[in-house]
Amino acid sequence: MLNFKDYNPLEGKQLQIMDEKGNLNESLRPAELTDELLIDIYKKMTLLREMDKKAASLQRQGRMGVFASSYGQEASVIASSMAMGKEDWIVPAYRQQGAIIAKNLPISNFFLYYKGNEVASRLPRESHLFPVAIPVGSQPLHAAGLGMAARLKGDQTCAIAYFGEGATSEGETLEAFNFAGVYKANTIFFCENNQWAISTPRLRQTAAKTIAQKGVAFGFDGIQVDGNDPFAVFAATLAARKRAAEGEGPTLIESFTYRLGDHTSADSAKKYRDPAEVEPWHDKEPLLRTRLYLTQKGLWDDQKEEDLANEVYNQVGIAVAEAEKTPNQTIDDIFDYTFAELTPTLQEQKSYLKQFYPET
Ligand SMILES: Cc1ncc(C[n+]2csc(CCOP(=O)(O)OP(=O)(O)O)c2C)c(N)n1
Repeated sequence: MLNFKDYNPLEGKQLQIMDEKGNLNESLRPAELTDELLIDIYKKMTLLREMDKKAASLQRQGRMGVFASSYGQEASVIASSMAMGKEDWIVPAYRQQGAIIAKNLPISNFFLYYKGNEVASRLPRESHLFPVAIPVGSQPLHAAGLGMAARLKGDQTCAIAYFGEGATSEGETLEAFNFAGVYKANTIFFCENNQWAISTPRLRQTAAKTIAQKGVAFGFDGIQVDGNDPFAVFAATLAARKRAAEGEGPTLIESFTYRLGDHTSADSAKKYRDPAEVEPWHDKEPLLRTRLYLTQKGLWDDQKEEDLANEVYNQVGIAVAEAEKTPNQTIDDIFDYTFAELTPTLQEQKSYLKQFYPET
């Protein structure tokens, strides 16, 4: 099992198990990540990329709203959430549609949500997946609370929060780190450091040398991993999960990756980001290197790739059709789930809206 002490973020150490060419350091490979599981992770990452591709096209056609793509960051969300147990809680931000795949929930939820249909936020309770949360910095608090509850109950389950490096400049994130550290919460803080918070580059985000070292400041381990290496992401998450479940407290994982696309479909990164900076990251992206590894091992070939491409294309097509035929939420749905009793202002707003949509 991975020893976090070997990767002190203050010394700028980073965990990498598979390099850009698909070469593996077998001595660091977690036994749990078999080739079979890696193929599953590869398939899920490919599905995620197809979902993002389709969503971009739907948004341009006016069939979906603004959304955030995971392009280039697929290993971060898929390999980490696949290292979590079935009962564990996942608290995604707005870029982690991959968690829906990892939790085996209908991917139509992703399209539904960004079509503006709140029905997509009503996930099955037993899935232990939180709905999308757009407020930057809110996810770590939820996962700290869930992890503290698990610890108090003596549960072996834990919670993982996803957020970007920009979110680590929010007070809420640091408050979550503090509580989780003091109460030894069963929590994993998973930061997808994709180098940009909209137009704010990493160097302007914090003077800290690494994001991972922020864990050290709060009294728990932080580790920086190559976020485009599914082996490293999986190994760190698995080790952090084991520690949390054994009552040893939280871990901060900094998944060092790169946002290959725009911040969202409403953004144009070309306005603030030099394309020359982006270019080399295309050679480091996670699908490419996983395919190289699998091909070198004789586990993958062009035919399998073509079959997979057809499979995910069809799967996404079916999910979009499903989302487009799902009835919209009612006016009641918009108001009824936050307060036990509506406040007078909200009551007034609800009645006002109902005049225009009496049938809902
Ligand atoms: C509290 C809050 N402030 C501002 C925003 C607007 N906003 C949306 S995403 C974003 C940048 C977040 O960057 P980062 O945390 O690095 O995550 P990334 O989007 O790169 O995954 C901002 C400022 C928001 N959603 N919530």
